[in-house]
Amino acid sequence: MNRKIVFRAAVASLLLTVTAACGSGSSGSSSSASGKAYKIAFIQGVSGDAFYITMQCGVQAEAKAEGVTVTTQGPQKFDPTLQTPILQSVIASKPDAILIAPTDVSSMQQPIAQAKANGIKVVLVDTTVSDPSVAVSAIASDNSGGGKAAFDAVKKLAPQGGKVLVVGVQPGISTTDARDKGFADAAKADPAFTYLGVQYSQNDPAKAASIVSAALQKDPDIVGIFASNLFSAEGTATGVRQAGKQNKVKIIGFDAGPDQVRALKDGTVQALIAQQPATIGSDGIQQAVKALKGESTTASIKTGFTIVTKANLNSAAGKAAVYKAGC
Ligand code: T6T
Repeated sequence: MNRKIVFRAAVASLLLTVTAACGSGSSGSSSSASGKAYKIAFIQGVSGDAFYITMQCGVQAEAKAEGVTVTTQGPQKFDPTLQTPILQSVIASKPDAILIAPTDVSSMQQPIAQAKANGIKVVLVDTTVSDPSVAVSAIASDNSGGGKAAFDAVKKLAPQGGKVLVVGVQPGISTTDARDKGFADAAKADPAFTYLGVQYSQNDPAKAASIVSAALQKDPDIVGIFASNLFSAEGTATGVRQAGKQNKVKIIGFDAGPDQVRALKDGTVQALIAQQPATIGSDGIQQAVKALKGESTTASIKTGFTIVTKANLNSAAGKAAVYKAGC
């Protein structure tokens, strides 16, 4: 092979690598306004979750607009023992900044502090850790307010009151813990309602379904269930369907993935509290870039949510609130 051909082959293989990287979660061009090619890594709470996929879409779009490169990865389960090695290998790859949704408030504190100690700017997206000062910014929904809004929705659907249950995810996740508490505090404060407590699905729809089946056998007069994330809501809908109690038991689910929307349409679920994951992702990139340019950042940013029901699902706001299965 002469030198020209070797060079062409090298360029072709480089192009292939970049293209392949784009397909598997890498995007953006390579230079920022300052001329420095910032590399940012986004670590999801779990891969294959429509919430984090939609966040990735926001991250990638903003990275492109800012002219920075971004890679995305996440653990197979919402589990700090699986997320920590991913974070460690990302740190070893020396990105300029990391956007991360920590899977546990305590266990992820030290691994994230390690990123900061290595000179990497950290932005917390969605979930947080006990001491968020390790990050330049933390961006999340008003999760406690979302839990309260879920109780208000149950109250509207079952104004006579009665027993209410929460199907949560697992203790230690800042977002879902705050939602569960927001709902519990509001339910306990209302004398017309009996709060039955929270049971954890471990982010497994099958577990959520069996929790709901057992709960409805024990308390057949439950009037409302709040499922505090996408997979808990998916399983809760299955459990209520299996018990043949659609519409007798009102279900309010956090998140608005394609499966939740189907359950809303078929009448198993009455309301969805849709977050703004794409905005969380784009705000995250903006904050990271500001920090890298030495500009001031915002320590805490709260994003909003939309309550989606059958009535507004087909409106522009309802359609925009639904999560994506891909960008
Ligand atoms: O509800 C979102 C996210 O906000 C939470 O932290 C974990 O669960 C989801 O990803 C939905 O599955």
